[in-house]
Amino acid sequence: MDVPVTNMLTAAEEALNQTFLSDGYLVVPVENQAGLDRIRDCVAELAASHLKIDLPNDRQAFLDGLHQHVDVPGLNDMRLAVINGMNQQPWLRATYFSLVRSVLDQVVGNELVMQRRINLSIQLPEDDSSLLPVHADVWDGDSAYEVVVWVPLVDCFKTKGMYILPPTPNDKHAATLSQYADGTTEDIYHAIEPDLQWPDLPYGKAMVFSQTLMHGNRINEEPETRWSMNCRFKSMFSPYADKLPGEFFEPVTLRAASRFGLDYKLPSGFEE
Ligand SMILES: O=C(O)CCC(=O)C(=O)O
Ligand SMILES: [Fe+2]
Repeated sequence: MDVPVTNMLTAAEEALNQTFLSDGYLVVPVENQAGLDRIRDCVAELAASHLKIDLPNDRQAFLDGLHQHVDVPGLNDMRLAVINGMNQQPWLRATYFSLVRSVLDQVVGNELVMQRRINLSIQLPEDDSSLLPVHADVWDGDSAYEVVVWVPLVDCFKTKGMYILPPTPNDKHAATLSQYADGTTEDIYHAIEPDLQWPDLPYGKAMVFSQTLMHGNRINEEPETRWSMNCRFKSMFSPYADKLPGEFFEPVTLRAASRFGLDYKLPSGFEE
């Protein structure tokens, strides 16, 4: 970053921020394991109820083995039913935030807006129907100041997870993107492939990443189904792009001084 700053972060905060700046992502243990278990169990119950099957006691094994119960044509209906069901739970967004609250406080800010809807991604083994080709969300109307909080509901690793291009190679490849104007995203993927990272995300960890960096996923070549959630956060008073508070985002940690400021109107007829 070129902006000179007087840095009054603590040593621990500075270390976390430096890791985020150099890798482009942070993998952290969730701060509320019981909350994550509650979300996972809720998702498993919604899926089992949509599929009209009895939910086994081992929720994680059930989610890992989902491809034994649903095929590609049935997957989208199930995904929509589960996303709608989970987003109707009044406790779920606050619980999601509690998974990473102190990390976001340190690397994003303490007055945050949170995406209103939590997304769910399900990738059956060998399924090529719901892939996200290489992209950066900022190319498509997201603010460069926004981070994604990505939370697996099963152990995610290799192609069962996602890939991201760290900042240094991202800058290098971004400078050559114009040469792909007539090509495909697959051409871009092959160019960046040697520099990609595939973060290991066992259940119980969460990833915070900058969606300004190129990222995406590939066909899941593991013999288990991938389940992950994602939700965007940004500082309330950092610049917005197309996605605005009220429609896409909701303030979740607004402080008193900002409430005074937002409500304040200069008295009229009072000029000297
Ligand atoms: O879950 C993935 O594989 C990709 C997620 C993604 O692109 C995002 O959350 O912005
Ligand atoms: Fe993305």
